[in-house]
Amino acid sequence: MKETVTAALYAPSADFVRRAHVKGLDEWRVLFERAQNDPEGFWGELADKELYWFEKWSKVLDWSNPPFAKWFAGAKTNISYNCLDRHLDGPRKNKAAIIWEGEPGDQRILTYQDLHRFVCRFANVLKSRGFKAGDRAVIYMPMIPEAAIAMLACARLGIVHSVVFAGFSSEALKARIQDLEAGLVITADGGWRRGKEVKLKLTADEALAECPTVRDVIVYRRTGSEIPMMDGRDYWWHELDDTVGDHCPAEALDSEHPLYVLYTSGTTGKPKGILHTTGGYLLQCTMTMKWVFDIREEDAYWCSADIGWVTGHSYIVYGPLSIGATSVMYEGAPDTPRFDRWWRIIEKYRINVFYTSPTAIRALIRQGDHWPNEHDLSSLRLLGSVGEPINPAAWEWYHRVIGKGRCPIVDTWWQTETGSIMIAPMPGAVPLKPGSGTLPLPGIAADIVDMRGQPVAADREGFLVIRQPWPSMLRTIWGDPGRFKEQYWTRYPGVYFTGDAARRDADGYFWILGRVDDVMNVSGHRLSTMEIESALVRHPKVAEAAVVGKPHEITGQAVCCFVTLKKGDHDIDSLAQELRQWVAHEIGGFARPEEIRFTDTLPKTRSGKIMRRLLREIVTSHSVTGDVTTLEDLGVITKLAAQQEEE
Ligand code: 7RM
Repeated sequence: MKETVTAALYAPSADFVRRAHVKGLDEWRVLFERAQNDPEGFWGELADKELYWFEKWSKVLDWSNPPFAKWFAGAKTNISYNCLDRHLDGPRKNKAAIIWEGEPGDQRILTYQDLHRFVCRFANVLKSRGFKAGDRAVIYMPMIPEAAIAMLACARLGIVHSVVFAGFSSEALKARIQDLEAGLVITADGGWRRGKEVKLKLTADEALAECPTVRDVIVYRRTGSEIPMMDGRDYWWHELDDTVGDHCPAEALDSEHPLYVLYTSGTTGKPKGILHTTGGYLLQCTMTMKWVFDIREEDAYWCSADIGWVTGHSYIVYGPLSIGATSVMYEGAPDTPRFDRWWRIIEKYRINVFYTSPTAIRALIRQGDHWPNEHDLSSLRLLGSVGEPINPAAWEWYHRVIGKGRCPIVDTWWQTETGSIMIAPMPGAVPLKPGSGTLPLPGIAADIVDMRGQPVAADREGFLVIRQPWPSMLRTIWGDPGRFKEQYWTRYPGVYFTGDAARRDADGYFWILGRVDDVMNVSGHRLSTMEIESALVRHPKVAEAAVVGKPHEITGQAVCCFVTLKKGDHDIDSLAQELRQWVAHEIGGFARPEEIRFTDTLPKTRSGKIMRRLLREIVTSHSVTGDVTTLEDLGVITKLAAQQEEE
C-alpha cells in the first residue's frame, strides 16, 4: 500500500468550498476538536439546534451501563414529526419531498404536504386496526413511496418497523417475522424489476403460513396482478385508506424509543436484528446529510440504494427528509430498459448529489462510456460511494466520466450497526485520496488497534474500532443482548469492534481493508458464510459445506461453495444448478452462489473445524502458503489446489 502515502490529493475547488456547509480544514478542525474535548456539549448543542423536541433531555449521554447507551434520555421527540410536520409552516410546504420513478417509467412527485397527509392517513389506518407503540410491523415492499410512507407512519406512532428487502425469500422473511413476533405485515401485490413482476404477496403468503403472530396483512396495489387475499387477515391499503381522516398527531416518544430493527448477517447462521432508536439516530443522520452530502435547499439528491438496506433507511428516508431535502427514489434495475437508465434519471431530474456503490459503478463501467456520455450530467456537484472499499480504477472513472472531474467523491464508511456515516470527508474541507474514506467525522472516536487493543503505528494494518459511544449507534441485537455484548464489546472492553481491518496513513487517513470475520461482501451486501453453509446442509444430498468469498471483478466478492455430498449417485452438473437455486430460495436471489465445487473432504483442523482460511487462499491466490500445521490431512489441500489449476 505504498500508494497510500504517495496518492494524489484532490482538493475541492474554491467555488465548492465557498458554498459548503463546512469550509476548509480549519473549520473542520474546530468542529473536530470541539467534539473531542466535549462530546456531550457538542452533540447536545446540535440536537438543540437541528431537531424538534417536545421535551428536552436531562442528560445528553447516559453511559452508566455499557454497552447499553442512552442518548438524550428523558427527552421526547418524534422522527416523523421531524421529517414532515416541522417543514410545513415554511417554504418547504410545497417542495418535493420524494420524486419517484417506477421502472416502467411512471412518475410521482410528493410534496412535503402530500407526504405528511399520506403518512397521517396511513398512521390512522394502523391505529384503526389496533396497532400501537411498541408493536412490530414487517415491511416487505418494492421501492415505491408507500415503503417510505409505511416507515414514517410506524415511526409516527412508535410502532417498531423492520423492512425486509424485497429480494429476500419467503424463508428469510419468515425467520424475521418470527424473530420479531410481528403482529403486522405491510406488503404489495408486487413490484417491477427488469421488466418482470416480483411477486411479493405470493412470497409473503408462503412465509405467513408459519407466522401465527401476524394478525393483519396490509397490501398496497402496485402491479395490479391477481393475488389471493385471505379473509379476516389481508386488507387492501386503498380500502382501509377510504375509512380514515387526514389528521393524526405525532406521538411524543422517548428519545430511546425503538425505531426499527434491521437484520444483517453476522458470523453465525442466524441474522442479527440490529436495533436503532429515535433521538440519537435522527441527529446523526441529520448531521451527516449536511456534513458529508453538503445538501443545499434547492438540490435534487439521489441515493440509489434499496430501502431494504440501512443505506435506504438513513439516506433515502430519514436523513434527507429530516433536513427537508428532495429525495429521488427509483424502483427498478439500472439496466432497464437499457444501460443508461441511471444517467437518464440524473439528466431528467437534474440530480445534484448522487450516492451509490462501487459494485454498481464497476458494473456500469463494463457497459462502456458511451452510455453516460450520451447524457447531460452537468447538474452533478457531488458524488458518494458506500458499501465496500472503492478501488482506485473505479474511483477515477466515477470522478472523470460521471463527475467530469468537477465533483468531489465522498467515500463513506459505516455499517448497519453504526446507523449513519462514521468515516467520510466533509467535501468542502477534506482533500480526497481515491480509495480512502479519509477522516472520522466529528465526535467519532475511530482508531486502529492490534490484537491487544493497542493503537498501531501509521501504515500498519489493524482492527478498526470506535472508542466512544456515538448517537446513532445500535442499542442491542433484538432479543439477544448477550450476543450484542459478545459480538461487539468484549474483544476490547468498552470499545466497539467493527469487524473491519483498516490502516491509517501518515496523514491520518483511514483505508478500510475489508472484513476480518466470516462475513462476505457481495455487491455491497453483507452475507454470512455460515448462513449459506446452513442453507446448503439443509439440502438432503449435502453432507457438509464450506463457503468463502472469492474475489470478483464486479461484485467485489462472489460466493464460492465447497460441498461434500452424501453417499449415492449424483449428476454433478445438474446438482450444482440445483444447489445454487436452493440457496437462492432459502435466502434470496442475491445470495445465489457463483460457484459450487464438489470435493470428497474439506480441510479441517484436528479438532474438526473447517479451515476456511485455506479455502479462501485457494480461491484467492490459487495456492496455499499459510500455516497448515493444524491441518489434519494435507492431501486434501493439494487435491483442492490441483483442481483449481485445471480450471
Ligand atoms: C452501509 C453499509 C458494512 C460493511 C463494513 C465494511 C463495508 C461499507 C464501506 C465499506 C470500505 C466503505 N452497511 N463497507 N462502506 N468498506 N469502504 N466506504 O454498507 O452493514 O451492509 O455493511 O461494509 O466492511 O463493515 S452494511
